[in-house]
Amino acid sequence: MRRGNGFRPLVVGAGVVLASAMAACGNGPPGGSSSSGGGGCTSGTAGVSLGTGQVKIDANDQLQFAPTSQTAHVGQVVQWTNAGSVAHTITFDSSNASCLDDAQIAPGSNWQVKFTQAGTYTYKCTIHPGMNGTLTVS
Ligand SMILES: [Cu+2]
Repeated sequence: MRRGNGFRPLVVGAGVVLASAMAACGNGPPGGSSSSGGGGCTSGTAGVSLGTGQVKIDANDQLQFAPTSQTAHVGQVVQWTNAGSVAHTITFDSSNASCLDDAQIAPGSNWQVKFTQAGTYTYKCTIHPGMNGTLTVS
């Protein structure tokens, strides 16, 4: 019988988020160091303290990224802010941007990405189907 270990409803995840919201502040960056030499994620760097956000995108309680389409230049700090009250993810569709993902942007928190490669980056929130965004970097 399944007892819930490998089958975790979203509701459980949300509870964990609330419980660990404070600890999660420094928790997001994907460590990176273990993937030196491989990975193929060459499109930028990500974290919570890259600098002043120069291009802003909100994630809101309407389950939208606002603006849905945004533009930035290579080298600018793109900052996502969770302006709402539920957690979101920033999950890039392209594998060469997967290291820039944020698995959990908590309410009130920011996530920053500095792109080193121009391109059109589509991304989504994996928690909320249909919550998509596009960032064009030139
Ligand atoms: Cu979301």
